[in-house]
Parts: sequence; structure tokens; C-alpha cells
Amino acid sequence: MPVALSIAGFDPSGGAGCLADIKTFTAFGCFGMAAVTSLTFQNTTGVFGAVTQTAESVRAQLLPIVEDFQIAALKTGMLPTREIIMEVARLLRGESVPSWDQETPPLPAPVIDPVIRSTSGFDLMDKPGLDALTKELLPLSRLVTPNVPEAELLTGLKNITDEDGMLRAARIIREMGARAVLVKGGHLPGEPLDLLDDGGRINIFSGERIESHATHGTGCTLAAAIAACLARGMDLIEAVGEAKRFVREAILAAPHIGRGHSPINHGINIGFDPRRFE
Ligand code: PXL
Repeated sequence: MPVALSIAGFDPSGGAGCLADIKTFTAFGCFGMAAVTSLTFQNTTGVFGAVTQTAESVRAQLLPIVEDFQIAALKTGMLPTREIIMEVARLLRGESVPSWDQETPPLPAPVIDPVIRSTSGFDLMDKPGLDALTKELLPLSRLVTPNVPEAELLTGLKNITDEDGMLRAARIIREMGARAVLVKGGHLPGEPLDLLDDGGRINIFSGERIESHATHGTGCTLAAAIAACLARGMDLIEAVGEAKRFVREAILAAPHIGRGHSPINHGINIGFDPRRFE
């Protein structure tokens, strides 16, 4: 059974962050593990605060896992500070893993969900963190998955309004060192379109917009699903297509709980669909 590891924030309401990642890993037949970077306080209506971990406590969570298991998939989400990002980068390079044998990297190249700000406007990463993310972590990634606002913050572009803008953003992020970039166009008007730039090869995923308020944690879930599909041996285009199908189905089968944006149904792949009981 492939082991999938999430390095992300903890959302006690279970819709986003590492709880969403673990549920998604399970849905794809992976064994999910998680290291918490920040304990957030939130529900479906917004994020109200967070207590960040230190670089030391993130390392202390990760080292015993990395030394005991072969990790097949890695996904990062909320990485709130420069110190935590530098620590994750050191781990990816094997620098802080005493037992690393130098032949195989201790961790696979991660799928990076560049979580910068919550939909409700709460900053999930500070400014030095954003700088460290672009300089230290993107060059170590397998894939980066920004939505349009995140792509603008990462690149400094202020006018991503169409496919051409998404293409330019993807190229800039690749020039920062990312091997592949998936720019998610759901924030733009019209039918949604996601653009995958895999080392210069462009693939467009178009779909129909779903009218739903069940959007809490969709970004986390998509990135975790892509990581799990890569661990299952799919190529990147296949993995993105499968992950998009999963998120779409999970939105359609959302539990509609909470007063705000409902979480989605991560159980969809494992056969539990609440629509059967309606
Ligand atoms: O969806 C972005 C996100 C990721 N991770 C955590 C979050 C949020 C948004 O609120 O809280 C932990």
C-alpha cells in the first residue's frame, strides 16, 4: 500500500488541510500520514486564527516518519513561515535526515499547493514565507497548483484574466524552478479551465462550472488527489484528470453541513454517497 504524506495545516472542521488530505489519500487506496504546520481555528464561515508550529516541531514530526517508511507521495499545503519552509526544503534535500543513505532521496518531489490566503481573507503564510516558497521550495517540486489569485501573488502579475495570462504565469513559475505547474482557472468568469504546463508541454482541462457553495477544501483535496494518483503510478496528465473527476464528484455529493461553504465528500471513491439516503 503506498504511503502518502501531507505536510499542511490542521483544520479542525475537517474540510481543508491535512484532514482533507488524509481522507483523500484513503479514498485513493493510499495510507495517509500528516505533519501539522499550523493549528488553525475555523469552520465553514471563515478562519479565525492560527497557532503556527516551529521548524523544530515540524522536523520532530517528520523525522520519525521519514526514517521508518518509504513515502510514495508527498503533498504540501499551508506552510506558514520561512523557517518551516527552509526545514521542509532541508528534508527534501536529505540534509536533516541522519540515516539517509545518499542513494535515494528521503522524500519524493512534492505536489505543492501554494496556500497563501484563505477565501475569507486570512493570511495563511507570511511575506518571508512567500519569498522562501518561491526561492527554496518550488525548485524541489514535482508540481505546483496555484489558483489565479495565488498565481498572481507568486509571479507579481496583476492581470491574469484569461488563458493567455494563465500561460504566462505558468511559464514564470516554471522559470522559478517548478517542474510542472497547474494554474486553476475557477476564479475567472465563464466555463472553468485549468492549464497544466509540464516542462513546457501545455495541456488544457476544460469543464462545466458546478453551481455549489460546497467549495471548502477543494484546493487541498485536488492537490492531495494528484499526489495519491502519482503514487499509484499514473502520469501527470492522467493524475490531474483523475483528481479533477474526484473533486467534481465530491462537490456533487457534498454533505452540505455548516452555515458557510460546506466541505466536500472525500468518501466518494470508497462507495459512501449520502445522496443514496436522501
Ligand atoms: O484552502 C486553503 C487552506 C489550506 N489549509 C488550511 C486552511 C486553508 C484555508 O482556510 O485552513 C489548514
